[in-house]
Amino acid sequence: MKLILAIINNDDSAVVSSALTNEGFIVTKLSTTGGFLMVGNTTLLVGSKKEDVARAKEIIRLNSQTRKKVKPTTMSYGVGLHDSGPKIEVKVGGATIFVLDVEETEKY
Ligand code: 2BA
Repeated sequence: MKLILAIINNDDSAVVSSALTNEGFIVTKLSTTGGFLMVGNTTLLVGSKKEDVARAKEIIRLNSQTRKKVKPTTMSYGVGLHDSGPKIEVKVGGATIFVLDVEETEKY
């Protein structure tokens, strides 16, 4: 048994989780926040048989898009609503996936 932990852009999360559940995967969605951009993203927990991990990863990959986001640098914090401070552009991946070994799983 494996646990797939997939951090997904919020804009893709509904499509990704529907695609996974349509293929029979059981999915838990967590509302999370990226530590760098400090904006919301979605973390999906998917418990899966080892042999199904590749299929789950493929479904996630096909339904996630890379996007460019602009992050204000620390120099522009604290200037109220002004949008004129220095900014940097970062490429936010469609999905970041971790696959963990699961020692035990039980359902009651
Ligand atoms: P954030 O932490 O908000 O990061 C958003 C994007 O900003 C990242 O995209 C990356 O392009 C850039 N970035 C992040 N940390 C950076 C840093 N210290 N210096 C320069 N640029 C940085 P992704 O790599 O595609 O990550 C998207 C989201 O996935 C992240 O949101 C974070 O929530 C999660 N994530 C990615 N890698 C992770 C990891 N190794 N451990 C835990 N969470 C991770």
